[in-house]
Amino acid sequence: MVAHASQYVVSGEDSSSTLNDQQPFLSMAPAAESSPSTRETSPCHPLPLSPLSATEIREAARLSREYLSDNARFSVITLDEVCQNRAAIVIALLPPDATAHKLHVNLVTSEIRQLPVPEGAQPVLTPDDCHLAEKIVKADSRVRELISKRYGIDDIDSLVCDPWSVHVSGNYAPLSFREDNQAARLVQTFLYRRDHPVDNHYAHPIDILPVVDLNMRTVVTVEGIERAPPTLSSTAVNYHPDLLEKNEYLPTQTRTTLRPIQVVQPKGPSFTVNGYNVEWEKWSFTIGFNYREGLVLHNVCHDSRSVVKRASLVEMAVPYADPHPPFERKCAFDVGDYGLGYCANSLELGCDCLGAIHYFDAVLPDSRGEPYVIRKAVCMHEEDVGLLHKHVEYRTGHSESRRARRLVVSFIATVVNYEYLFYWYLHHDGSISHEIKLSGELSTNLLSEGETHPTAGVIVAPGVNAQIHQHMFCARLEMAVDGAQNSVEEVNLVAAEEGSHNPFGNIFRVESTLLRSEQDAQRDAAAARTWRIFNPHKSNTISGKKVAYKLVPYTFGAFQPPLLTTDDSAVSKRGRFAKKAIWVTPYRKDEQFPAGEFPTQSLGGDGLPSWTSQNRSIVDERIVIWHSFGVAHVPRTEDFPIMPCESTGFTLKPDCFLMGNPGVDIPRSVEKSSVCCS
Ligand SMILES: [Cu+2]
Repeated sequence: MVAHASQYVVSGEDSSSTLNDQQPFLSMAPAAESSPSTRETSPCHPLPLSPLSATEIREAARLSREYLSDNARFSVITLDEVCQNRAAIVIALLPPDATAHKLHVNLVTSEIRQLPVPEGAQPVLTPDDCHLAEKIVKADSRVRELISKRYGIDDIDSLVCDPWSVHVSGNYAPLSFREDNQAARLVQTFLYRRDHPVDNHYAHPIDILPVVDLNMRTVVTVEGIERAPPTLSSTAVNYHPDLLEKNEYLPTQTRTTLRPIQVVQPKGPSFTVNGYNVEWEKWSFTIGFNYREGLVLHNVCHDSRSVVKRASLVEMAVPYADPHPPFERKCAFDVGDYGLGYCANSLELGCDCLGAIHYFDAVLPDSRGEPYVIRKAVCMHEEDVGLLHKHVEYRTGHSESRRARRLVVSFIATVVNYEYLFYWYLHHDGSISHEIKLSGELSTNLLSEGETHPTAGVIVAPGVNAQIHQHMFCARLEMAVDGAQNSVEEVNLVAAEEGSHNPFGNIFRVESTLLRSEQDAQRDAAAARTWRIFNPHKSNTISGKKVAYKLVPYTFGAFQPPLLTTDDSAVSKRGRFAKKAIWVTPYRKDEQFPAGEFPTQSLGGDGLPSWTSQNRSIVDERIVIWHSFGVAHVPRTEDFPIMPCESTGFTLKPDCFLMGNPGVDIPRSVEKSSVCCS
């Protein structure tokens, strides 16, 4: 019998700090369905973190309505992961009143606790809110009159209104729109003309901008009406197969040169699924899903040793670089503003995902508190990713090569115009990667008054401007490398200077710096710089180094700058997290969102800037890594009428966590259906 890997890979130096003794760590999971003894036997034991069921959502809504009002408009009904019982966090509005209410609803005891909410807080814009904003604009007589008079658009169905959050600046203080001095719940809607039900309306932007108050259900202002109406583009630029024939300069029919590629797994996939618990090769983990982060990975373990306690994508900052009004406030915090889970797609077998697929459905609440199901929201499958390793003994010609496979767990969010494709990969080499692919539609506009050529964008189709922007992401990684207590060191590769200590000029070395406190740990990315998250109590018996996973930024896509807006800009005030590539904090259960729980219309400063001002110790603690990364997007004509995927992302690589290449036990295989076609 092969010894369990963890029995011989590491030496525990301080058994008192092993995971089993870390009650706060284990208390992350509700205990209702798990006895203390089973919960404490292994950090990799599946814990009951299942998302709320339809029944639980309905019950949470019923109890909340009883407590608040029958008119409650729900923004959030989600699992409270840290409660010992099954419980929901509920956030609701009672329009036209502007105050948000946050409740803790214990689903076992039916007890309700009111939780504090910052004054003026605006909860996430739900799918129902987005549809409502469009409905309000289309029903508004002033908007109808304006688009008829200015552009001759009389068919309201040909008007498309993209709902964008408003991040307060200048005279857009939400208090200025209501006579009773309550805050307006603002949505600004970028307008387009659609010439056919499946027309690419981003080829036909309209310049006026209605702004809606969702609570009062009114259009509070329409901007841009003082400008003489510009000519709207009428060029058809389509990607929908039904409308290719209308294209004026792009292909008018589908190509016929592609022959099929099939992904066949005759014996089925190599993973096993038990509820939300997954095992694949040496990995085990639990899948979670919520309205805001979408997919969450819990308790990610390799060979029964913990690596990450919880991993998810927790915020985005998307600034647009155009100073012409009203675009100076064009930006979005897509996670906090819209909720990636709310934006999740229902995926299509054989199209979005190839091979032997296991899908997980997502259950979310609508604004009435009624549950609905997004079928096939999370896709899980294996992919061949080329060679894991290869060597030829050149003296004999003997070759050993192994195919690498990865387990892909993914979901796709459509946030108004954009698609974000989120992929977590577990690899045969012990790595965990997160790749984000960006696709969908550029948010286009007309040139501003006085512009004869784009000063902050690129013309991507006749008369269609696409502004330069950034997509800055933040991943939250509750690390648990071989136990709960971890530390972080920054690792740089440094060339030695010339001199007597470097007589041959060939010295370059690794420099490691322990990050001791939250202020120490706000670091930029740099060439060859990594961050090593290590367990200070466990050493690799081969190398003598502390067992670790290192965070390697930009293993997908090109190296990118941090958030480029100035510190006092509307985006930076809320999106400070994106100014640094990493932040490290000691774990606190209520520190979840780096731009705060309510970024929409906030004043900024919440989240990471506020927490880290305490400058707490992060040495030998249960820690959270906040990794910011992204894409600076200078649009190209090739990004239109639909963007080919652009990638960004990072990798957590084992660094002396294992005794050697974990793939040496992968058997040789020859894939028999491959053919020579030469
Ligand atoms: Cu972009």
